Amino acid sequence: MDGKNTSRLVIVSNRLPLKLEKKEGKWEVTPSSGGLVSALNPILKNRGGIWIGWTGTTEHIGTDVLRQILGPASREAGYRMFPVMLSAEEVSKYYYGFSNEVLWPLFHDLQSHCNFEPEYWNYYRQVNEKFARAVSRYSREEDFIWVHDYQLISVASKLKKLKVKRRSVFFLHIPFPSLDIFLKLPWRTDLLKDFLEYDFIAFQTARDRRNFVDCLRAMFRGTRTKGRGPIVTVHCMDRKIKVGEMPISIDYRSFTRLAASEEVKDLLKEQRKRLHKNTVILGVDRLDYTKGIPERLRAYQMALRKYPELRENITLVQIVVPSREEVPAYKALRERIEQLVSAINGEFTTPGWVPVHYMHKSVTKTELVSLYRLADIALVTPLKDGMNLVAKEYCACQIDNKGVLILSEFAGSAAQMQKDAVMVNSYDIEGIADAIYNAVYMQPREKHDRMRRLRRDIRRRDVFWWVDNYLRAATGRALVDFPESEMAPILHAIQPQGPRQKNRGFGYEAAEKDIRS
Ligand code: GDG
Repeated sequence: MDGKNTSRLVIVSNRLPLKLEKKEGKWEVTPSSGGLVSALNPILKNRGGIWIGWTGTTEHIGTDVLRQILGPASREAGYRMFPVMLSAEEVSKYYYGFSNEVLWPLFHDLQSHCNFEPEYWNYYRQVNEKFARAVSRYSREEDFIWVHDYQLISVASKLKKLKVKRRSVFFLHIPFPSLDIFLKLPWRTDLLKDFLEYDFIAFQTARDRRNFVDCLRAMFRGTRTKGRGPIVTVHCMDRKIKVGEMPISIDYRSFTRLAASEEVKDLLKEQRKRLHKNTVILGVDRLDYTKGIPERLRAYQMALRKYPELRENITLVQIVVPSREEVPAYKALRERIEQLVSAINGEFTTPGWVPVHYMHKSVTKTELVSLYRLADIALVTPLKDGMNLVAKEYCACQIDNKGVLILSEFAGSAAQMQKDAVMVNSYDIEGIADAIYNAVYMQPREKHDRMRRLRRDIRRRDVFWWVDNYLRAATGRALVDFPESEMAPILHAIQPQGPRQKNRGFGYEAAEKDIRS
């Protein structure tokens, strides 16, 4: 690094990595869960940088209040956060509408869930332009802009429209569908052109990348690709961009450390006592129809019917984290899940044994890690998933190498984990039931060998590996070439209640102007 390099890492995502909620007239901040946040928090903490995103609320928040909220949150996070404010209508049509009723189901091969409402597309473009304006305001020309996920595909093309020069790259966290499915999108040509405005685009798996390139080839005559391996160069129309395959991962060491902590050990003892000596099967998912929760519950029910010896000996702990409850399909899904849980418990419960322990809430990270350690089997059976971090986190927490991972062929993580996980077709109810039975009776030696190999691979290819590879491919620079956290000295200087806690020099002046305008 030449020492003069001041280009910073600027993350742009739909949400800031926090949740704002008004409780009894006061704003409360909670760090948000979710794949992207879990992946990027450790990176920005170590390297500093900026995160631009929506605050998660449509209520107007005054400048002072916003400063009071984001200042401490930024200090605690170890990097700066700049807000994008959205109106209720924008959220309804850009986020719940185009992002979650069009792109999300279509890209997960579930076209029947799509609502191709024309005005959603206009709102999507408008809001993407709003994000582009925020990028223009809070970043400098030499900064490196890393845009995340399906809600913000059009940001680079909007930057171009606004004549704002930035190096911008994109990562798609969800799958990219095959040509036949993508062609159903009424705005397919414009959306593909928007993708092409980035300098580098990466997908989770080779299959997603291949699907994307197939779509370019089919829709734009003369598209050519050059190169082999995880990164190829695509010539399309007048653009030359790099396209990569980069499976996201987790902060492996932070999970193993927490799994081995005294705190988790105590919790584990407590949980073990309550569940007696049963084999514990764990499911952890956001409430989402792509996660295959009803199919999994039906498979569990079938396992109990088909293999009576499992009764009173196994327990399913299913956590469903509330999500997108405003979208009608998600409300219906919750009802379906709860009916199934109640049917299974009604059919099989005996005094002292409940077959499904169902939680519709999120748990703390410590509780989650303790459940990962507790679980003898993890059931990760999405109908389709970009990657699925739960599969990797579960393995990381199996510090005794005892657990078995049952994994869907349709999770992006299958590409990496299929050799040592027990693979299932998540639509095959009977197949999953048999996999549960086989996992319960798998020999300890086999479990140990499989889990050891899974963990070794995740340790080698953790989230730092992912970011480093991504940045090298996108910019030719490694993670260490980005400036050390500019906030580190400030963080060290902050005294718990001291006068330095007041927000100074974090660039909020710019944020304030934006909110006023
Ligand atoms: C998208 C893509 C891709 C879950 N429950 C709790 C909790 N979590 C955390 C997990 C994990 C994350 O949420 C879920 O990540 P996934 O990868 O499984 O799924 P999505 O949220 O759909 O993420 C996905 C990901 O982006 C990354 O690219 O893998 O395919 O859909 O980290 O630990 N965390 C806490 N309490 C809970 O109750 N604390």
